[in-house]
Amino acid sequence: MKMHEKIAPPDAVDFLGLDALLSHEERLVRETVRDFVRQRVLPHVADWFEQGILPREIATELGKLGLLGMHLDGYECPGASGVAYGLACLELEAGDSGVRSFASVQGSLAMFAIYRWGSEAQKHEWLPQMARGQKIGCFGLTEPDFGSNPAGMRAFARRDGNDWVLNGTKMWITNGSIADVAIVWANTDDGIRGFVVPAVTPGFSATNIHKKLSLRASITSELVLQDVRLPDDAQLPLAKGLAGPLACLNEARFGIIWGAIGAARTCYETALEYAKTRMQFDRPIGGFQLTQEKLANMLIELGKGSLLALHLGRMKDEGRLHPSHVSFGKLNNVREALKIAREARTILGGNGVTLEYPVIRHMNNLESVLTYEGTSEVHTLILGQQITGLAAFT
Ligand code: TGC
Ligand code: FAD
Repeated sequence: MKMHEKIAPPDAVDFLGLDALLSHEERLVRETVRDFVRQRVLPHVADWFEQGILPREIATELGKLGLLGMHLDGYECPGASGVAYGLACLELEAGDSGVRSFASVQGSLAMFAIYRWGSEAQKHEWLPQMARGQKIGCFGLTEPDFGSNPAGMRAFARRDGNDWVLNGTKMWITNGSIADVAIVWANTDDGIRGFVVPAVTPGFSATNIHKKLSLRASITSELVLQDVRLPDDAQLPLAKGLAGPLACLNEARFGIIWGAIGAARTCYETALEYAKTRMQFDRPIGGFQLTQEKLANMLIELGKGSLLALHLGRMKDEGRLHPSHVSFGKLNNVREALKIAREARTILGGNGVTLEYPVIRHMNNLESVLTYEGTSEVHTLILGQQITGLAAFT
């Protein structure tokens, strides 16, 4: 570049010009999902949040776009790259964390469990229908008394002849009451195993958890399994021990690294726009130094988090992503997204506490995202263990 040539000023949102690091196909995925969110989610999501619902049709609509199990290969799944899957999560969560959650649980937890640990018969039976969104899945790991420490789970599957008989309670299960199939993790005489449980099986029931103030555009349920009798082939044959469910969590946590950036981007964009137009003391509030400091800090964390997501995405596609890298990304990006959301809310003043603007909805949602898929404390301890070699969980 010659000295006299003018460098284009950076964009106020994609300040670091990260778009240039994406391939044509990746940008196409991003634009497709962004359009879907603009047309199908944004006009309604405040009402869904207020009513505590997520319309069932969203499942088939996401399926038509190839967003359910999108980074899985075969069985009608598109086999997209990790970066493309991440970009889709980012755009879905720019709409609402509940919509991204739906896709995460369906594709990265329920479908991935079958894809990674299931038999060919289980894959053929469930994956194509789930990819189309015609069948909905949920993932039951957490119990009322075992959240961060799933190793202690009490759900138990005992042998009875060739059958399994499953008893236990699972708590906080996304999609629970709308699921056609639940992936349930339970102890056995041989350690923790996974089971594919059709929701119509006698003894299986799901009750919704009400009065949530976060992730309201998402169904969260308690599952009760009372003498649920399953055939021998309901077990996921390849999953042995806690590594079974934890491998699925890596996939969903990876999506959250990106999704959190989507929620943060919406909050930043909303606050920036508001700051440029809201007048106080006869000038836009964006002209005050204190507001500019908030916006500049938001911009910096948004850029750093986006770079991190992309870097980890490329590492995933090169097969170099370790689970502790995922913890690094989930911990940082959700924590910073939540700070951005809280800061954005202050810029909106009184308007910041209503559903007329998306900020407090994202802020409240991110409280759940900070907790599920491993709390911020759990990810801190995973990083601590990785760098010191010393486990500090107990
Ligand atoms: P630990 O002894 O460390 O490990 C047991 C076995 O698992 C292996 N392992 C992993 N494998 C794959 N990926 C990982 N990330 C793994 N981490 C560990 C490990 O190598 C070992 O294998 P093996 O073959 O030797 O048996 O297990 P621990 O009991 O000490 O637990 C470690 C800890 C605390 C990190 C783990 O329990 C944990 O991550 N706890 C957090 C629980 C959690 O994240 N729950 C999420 C529930 S699902 C959810 O929240 C969905 S939200 C849905 C939405 O998006 O809407
Ligand atoms: P606890 O484990 O009781 O933790 C409480 C506090 O103690 C946290 O701050 C935690 O970090 C801290 N703590 C715990 N252990 C330690 C330690 N060793 N050192 C320091 N601090 C510690 N689960 C599923 O299986 N499937 C789902 O689909 C699902 N969806 C969810 C949807 C929503 C909206 C929510 C809120 C949760 C969902 N979960 C799901 C459950 C989620 O994974 C758990 O809530 C999470 O793992 C934390 O468990 P807990 O709530 O029991 O908290």
